[in-house]
Amino acid sequence: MRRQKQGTEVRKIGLKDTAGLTLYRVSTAGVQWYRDSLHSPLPVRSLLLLSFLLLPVLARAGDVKGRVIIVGGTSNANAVIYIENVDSVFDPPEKPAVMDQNHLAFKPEVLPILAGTTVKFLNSDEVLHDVFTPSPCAGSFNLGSFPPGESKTHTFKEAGCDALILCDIHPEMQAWIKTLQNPYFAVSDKDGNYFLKGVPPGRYSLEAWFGYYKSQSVRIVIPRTGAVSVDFQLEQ
Ligand SMILES: [Cu+2]
Repeated sequence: MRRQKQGTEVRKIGLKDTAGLTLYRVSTAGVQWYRDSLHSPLPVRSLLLLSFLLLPVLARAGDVKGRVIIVGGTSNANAVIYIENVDSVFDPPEKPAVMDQNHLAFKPEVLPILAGTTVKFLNSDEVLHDVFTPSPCAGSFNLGSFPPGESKTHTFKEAGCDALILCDIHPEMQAWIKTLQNPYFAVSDKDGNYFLKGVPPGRYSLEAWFGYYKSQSVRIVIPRTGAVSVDFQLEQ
């Protein structure tokens, strides 16, 4: 028995843990725990070993990729592809998402966000802009007009909301903010390509959405590794 604090009992219990190290029982003031030596607490070593063994299993996730064709569209950009529901709770990011107003247009035109995310609306033009939505699921807010260089924010609390974003001053300006239950979403590029990275293994509904077009839904199984490929053709 080496250095011991007063009131501490150390007893070799003759067992060996998975690393082949001899276990000791240490009790102090009624609290008991085990050590594999008198220097390294067993829980720490064993948890490290367990984490190391489980890491390849826990870290596994699959990707989803594919292409979206927007029938009759000028490009295949701005479709949102997302997992409808993942059985978990996701905290929104602390950093706000950004929607700019530049050259009399909202940028991006389509912004998917995790529900609870705050969006910062910028004005990078030389004129006044206003931001409002008639969508009740987003609170039908109107942030009022604001001059170049200023910004306003709004937090989108409810999931499953397709908020149409408009400017009261420029009727031609239009964008969408789509609130989602989980962070597994992507926006298609101009060629229609999309990529969802690191989705937990499981069975899900994969949705494809583009504004007023008819949405599509397919059932998918995400494997522990590798990618699932799904293409969509969206029509009005
Ligand atoms: Cu405007």
